[in-house]
Amino acid sequence: MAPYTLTYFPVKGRCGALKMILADNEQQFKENLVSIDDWMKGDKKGSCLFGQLPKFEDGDLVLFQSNAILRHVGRKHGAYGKNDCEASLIDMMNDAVEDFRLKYIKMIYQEYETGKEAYCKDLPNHLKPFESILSKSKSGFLVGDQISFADYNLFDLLLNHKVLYSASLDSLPALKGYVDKIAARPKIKALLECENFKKLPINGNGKQ
Ligand code: 6SG
Repeated sequence: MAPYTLTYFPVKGRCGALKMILADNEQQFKENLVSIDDWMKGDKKGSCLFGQLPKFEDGDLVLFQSNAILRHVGRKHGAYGKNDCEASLIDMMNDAVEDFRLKYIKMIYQEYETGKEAYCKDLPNHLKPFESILSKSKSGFLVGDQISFADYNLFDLLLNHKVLYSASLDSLPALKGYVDKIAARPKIKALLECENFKKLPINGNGKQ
């Protein structure tokens, strides 16, 4: 029996990175897809701690909040650094990825038509700190010498940006190399090529 259960909408959304870290660690999970119609009925929302999905179950442990879920899986599968200092740096990186994700989500859900062009133009400024960190990284990862949950999170968001604007990484060689390197990890490559994953829209409103 799969140890984990993930309940979410049929989109990549806030679960792309989670699916990547699970795949890379060969972890099976049961997936409960909740359609928008079903969600709109309201009773599922009422059963969620903060009224939102994703929900992740690991045995009796029930977690909400996508970043808490990523941390839990990272902690269990060796993707949370090798000591407390690395873990704190990984937390810092993931918080920066979350800030970036919130900007992306705001543009996608609230100002796609009016704000996409300015957003794409400003993208190198958003991405500059990550480019600088990665250009100095010996391992090619955000922190330390191994991949962490923050890397899967940033990678997932950068893939979304390549769809948004194909030239988004053209002026950022370290980030471009980073994306290519993570995409070439065999289990990540297999996930990205898997029909079930590919067919999921990135966002819930059909914009990408
Ligand atoms: C949406 O925002 O798809 N969860 C979403 N929306 C439904 O009633 N901080 C936490 C976390 O990191 C944020 C959770 C996140 O886990 S994900 C949620 O539960 C709600 O609030 C992105 C996504 N959005 C679009 C969408 C289509 C169907 C359900 C969600 C639009 C919103 C509600 C119905 C139609 Fe919808």
